[in-house]
Amino acid sequence: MPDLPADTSVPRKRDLSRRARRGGLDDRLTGPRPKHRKKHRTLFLSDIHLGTPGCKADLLLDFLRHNDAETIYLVGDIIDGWRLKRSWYWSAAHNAVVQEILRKARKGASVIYVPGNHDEALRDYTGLNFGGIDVIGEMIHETADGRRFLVIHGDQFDSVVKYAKWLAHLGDRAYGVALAFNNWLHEIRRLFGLPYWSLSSYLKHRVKNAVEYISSYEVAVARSARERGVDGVICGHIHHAEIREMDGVLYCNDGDWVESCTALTEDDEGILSIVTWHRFSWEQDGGAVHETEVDDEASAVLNAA
Ligand SMILES: [Mn+2]
Repeated sequence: MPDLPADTSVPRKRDLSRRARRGGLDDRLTGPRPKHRKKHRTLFLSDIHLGTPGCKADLLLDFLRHNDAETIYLVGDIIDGWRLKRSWYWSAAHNAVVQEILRKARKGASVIYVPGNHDEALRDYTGLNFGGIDVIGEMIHETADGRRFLVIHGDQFDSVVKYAKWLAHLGDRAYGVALAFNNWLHEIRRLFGLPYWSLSSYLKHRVKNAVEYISSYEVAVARSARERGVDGVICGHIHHAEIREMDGVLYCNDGDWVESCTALTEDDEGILSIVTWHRFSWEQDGGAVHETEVDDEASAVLNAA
């Protein structure tokens, strides 16, 4: 008589369909938000690259659910229009990130979108407001302690992007392949219990004199800030978070959500810092606070998505 494991397959199927309804999102990212969220004066995010498989949308969603700000700057390359033109990649997590940002705008945060080179189509819409989000070409942000910072994506200083767009597109494609390989490598390493290691990050620091490129980029940005007479500059673009004093100008780069998963924050005293979110809140040291508030708006949106 054949041995049929009839019963075991039923609950598994049910689990799968439940997960499918959430679009593969973890339960802990769809429920009510944590009650104790960190409140910043300002939050700077860039290079999220929504619409690409490399985007760490679920980590960003976890970060956004734990962090609030009076003002949020989206410093370019938020939605990757270059990639969307070639192939469509959009998951429930990507949707949830957009909903979470729109929600923050609805709840009173001032959200300013400074377009980058991957979302340059938005540059035609500067001065307009979409769902509570202002699209602005560049901004001067004044910190709590009165310093003035130029907020700009930063591709304006990238001679490759400026003078040979096709070359930049080619680089973008190779970068995409490296990131895909990176995700695969991460899975293999995990099987062997090895920690996260970014191949693309490794390559970027070794290939094509990238280190030299990064520093000359930083010099160009800082020089331009000095010429504009501001105290500093806040940008993204090169996926390399940093705060560095350069000849009397403070160069700040908020990093990205493809490799480094970083944001730049400003507190009530005007102090700027880089926050990294490499692990989900429930994996972080000390354990995340999971006190919750009654707010099912986002999970309703997710279920409808
Ligand atoms: Mn860019």
